[in-house]
Amino acid sequence: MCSSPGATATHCPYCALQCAMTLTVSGPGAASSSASASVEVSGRDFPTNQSGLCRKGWSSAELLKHPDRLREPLLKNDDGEHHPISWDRALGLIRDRVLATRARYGADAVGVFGGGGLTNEKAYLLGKFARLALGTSRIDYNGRFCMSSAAAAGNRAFGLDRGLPFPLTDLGSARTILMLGSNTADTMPPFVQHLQAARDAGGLIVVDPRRSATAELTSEGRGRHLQPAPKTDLALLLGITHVVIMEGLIDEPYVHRRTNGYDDVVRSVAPWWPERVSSVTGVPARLIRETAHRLAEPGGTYILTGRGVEQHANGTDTATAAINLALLLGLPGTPGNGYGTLTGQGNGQGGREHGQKADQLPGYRKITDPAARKHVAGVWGVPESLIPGPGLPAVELLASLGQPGGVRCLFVHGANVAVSAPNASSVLMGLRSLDFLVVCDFFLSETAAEADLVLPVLQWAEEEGTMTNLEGRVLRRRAAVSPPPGARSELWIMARLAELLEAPSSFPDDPETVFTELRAASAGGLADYSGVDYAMLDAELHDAELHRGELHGRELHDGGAGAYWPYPAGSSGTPRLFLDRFAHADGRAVLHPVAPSSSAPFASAPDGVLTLMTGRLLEHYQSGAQTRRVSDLHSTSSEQALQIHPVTAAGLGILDGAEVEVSNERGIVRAVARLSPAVRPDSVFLSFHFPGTGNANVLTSSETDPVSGMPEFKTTQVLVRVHRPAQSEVVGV
Ligand SMILES: Nc1nc2c(c(=O)[nH]1)N[C@H]1C(S)=C(S)[C@@H](COP(=O)(O)OP(=O)(O)OC[C@H]3O[C@@H](n4cnc5c(=O)[nH]c(N)nc54)[C@H](O)[C@@H]3O)O[C@H]1N2
Ligand SMILES: Nc1nc2c(c(=O)[nH]1)N[C@H]1C(S)=C(S)[C@@H](COP(=O)(O)OP(=O)(O)OC[C@H]3O[C@@H](n4cnc5c(=O)[nH]c(N)nc54)[C@H](O)[C@@H]3O)O[C@H]1N2
Ligand code: SF4
Ligand SMILES: [Mo]
Repeated sequence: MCSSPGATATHCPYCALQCAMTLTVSGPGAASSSASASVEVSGRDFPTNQSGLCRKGWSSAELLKHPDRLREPLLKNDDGEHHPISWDRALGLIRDRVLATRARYGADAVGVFGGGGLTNEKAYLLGKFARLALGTSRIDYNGRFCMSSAAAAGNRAFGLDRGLPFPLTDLGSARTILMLGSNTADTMPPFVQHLQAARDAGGLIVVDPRRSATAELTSEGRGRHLQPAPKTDLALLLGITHVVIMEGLIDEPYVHRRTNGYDDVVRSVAPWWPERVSSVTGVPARLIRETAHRLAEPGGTYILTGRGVEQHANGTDTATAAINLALLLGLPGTPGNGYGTLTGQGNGQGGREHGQKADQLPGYRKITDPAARKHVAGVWGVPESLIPGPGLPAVELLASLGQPGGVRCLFVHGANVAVSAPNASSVLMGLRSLDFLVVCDFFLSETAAEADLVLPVLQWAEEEGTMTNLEGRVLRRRAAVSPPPGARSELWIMARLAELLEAPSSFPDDPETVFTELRAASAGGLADYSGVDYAMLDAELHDAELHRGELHGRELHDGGAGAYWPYPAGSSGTPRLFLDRFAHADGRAVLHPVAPSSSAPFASAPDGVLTLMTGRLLEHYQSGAQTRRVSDLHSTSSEQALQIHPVTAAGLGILDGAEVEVSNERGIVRAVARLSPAVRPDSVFLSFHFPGTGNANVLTSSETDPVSGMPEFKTTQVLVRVHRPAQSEVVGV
């Protein structure tokens, strides 16, 4: 499989780009991949990353040998400290607590919170474990915080949700790319090479209230940066769509042949003429018109969205407006053009397909659909009545912790909600009010620190499995090193617990066997994996390694190879979706009219109140549980920093480097002020990579999108004041 002994072809542990890498084990103990061996990371040629990796990928192996690594189950005693216990005791204790909770409060008092970083096998088995071994409907996952608005919009419009419905390399032929609320230059650096053709054609258009690293890519005639007020993207999109309709730029034959709902959308955008949109968003009317015309030019146009437009209480509608625009221009399913959303977590795509969502069964099936329930019950060998109904979406699930009628015993797999969930102080209170909290992790994350019982699990390079990247392409994750003796795979943990709880179905702990079952469970569903198997995925890796020269510019490089779902048995997968039909019964896409709830100019906030936007930095990943432990990344960015415009800062008496307090009715965050003209004077920016007093989510609210359950992560209103002046200021006084 690998080009040299001790080298393993696999993919990065972090984001959904899933860059291909080779792990080379050397030094003493290399033969047995033991703890004394050292692991080197190198970029591997693959269509998505073309050998490139970002800083996080390059430094990822440091975590394998990290001194903080959990090596045995830890039980919290009455003294509040964690103490090591045996696996037998840990599993026995869980069994007792689950049975006691179920007996006293009913099965729905046991809850599960999963993650979009879990392999397909773990995500699938976790859904089955919750429904059959625990008997609960209360399962959801952190993908609700990530992809739910884009997914809801995609399902509504296309009848199917696959982040990119085309291979990423297709972007290489684009003349125009509109990127809304996505900062890939920081969040997926190797992705930027796919923007080059559009940049060369002067057609990269980035919509972001900040001059992000991605917005910078538009400078020197490479495109345009539109800098609307935060959370006004919906109005902006309606304005662009208005011009497209009124100035005859739509693709009429396409709209006629491939969509429903045109008249309603025409009516809904009529009141959004460019000058009015300009007063709401701050984007000049001229640029709105110019953007509409550029998008309609021939030569290849793509529209892409990211969390900046999706993580709002109106995120589904904003993503829908972007899709409406794309449909009117005839982009989705037209070769050389397209619409897509950039999935975030490593397995953010596969993790949302196989059953860890509250409302879903494997294969992207609806848990309320009788035919879906019958199929999955058949694969699981249980009566349909044993599969519970829909549970609660993540924010509601977390709000129910410790409440009457809520969850009292919670399992967490692959999420650090104490840092990453909105309204984090109330989540922390919820975690603390549980009767029993079990957290599976390989580090003592802030959530694990709250747990009654922590179970040490395997890291990416220690386990086999599959991940589905942002293109819907199934990839092999492969083990390169042995895990520490005390850690266990999550499949093993679920299988042993299922046995102890006398679950009414089998729970294999071998990844390939689990995948075989997943294939059967997904067969016939929207996300059908039945034709994909390990041998095929391994052979592809093998071919890519052996015949790199031959493959160059052909299969792998045109993005055509690889297991893109839907991949029914006997087919060869689906790199490009929607070429002939959309997934609704009549084969047409739905144009769904949407409108902002307010048309007030955004800048009309009360005096002194600023809009806090949150997002990511290049160096850190998510809650930071992993990357804050990597020395190089931590030394570059070791504390929470507030990006604030120099004019705003001057008005508040804040100098660069001062310690500031950012506050609202939910709490206070401490940060170091970093003066930057990249943010608008009406807004400030924090990352959510830091815990404790630097945790931005202390300020975010539990308000959610009514369709998707996505929290309003991207904006909240805050006040900013100096806590401690900058060093130079103190000296100067
Ligand atoms: N370095 C790094 N990379 C990552 C991750 C990470 O944590 N760190 N996480 C991965 C995951 S899970 C995800 S989901 C992706 C996310 O990837 P992105 O979506 O690229 O990341 P964000 O930083 O959350 O948001 C993108 C941009 O949205 C802008 N924004 C904020 N509010 C608004 C608004 O109202 N309108 C518009 N138009 N823009 C707005 C922000 O200024 C920001 O530049 O990244 C993945 N890659
Ligand atoms: N304010 C604000 N908040 C946000 C966002 C934002 O933009 N702004 N973005 C949201 C988004 S898009 C996302 S995706 C979430 C992500 O937020 P989190 O759910 O906190 O994501 P991570 O930090 O990746 O947490 C994963 C945890 O699981 C562990 N882990 C990793 N792999 C595995 C595994 O295979 N098994 C187990 N058991 N553990 C594992 C890691 O060590 C870590 O502790 O945050 C959301 N929160
Ligand atoms: S871009 Fe994402 S997948 Fe690629 S190396 Fe960086 S974190 Fe890993
Ligand atoms: Mo995400």
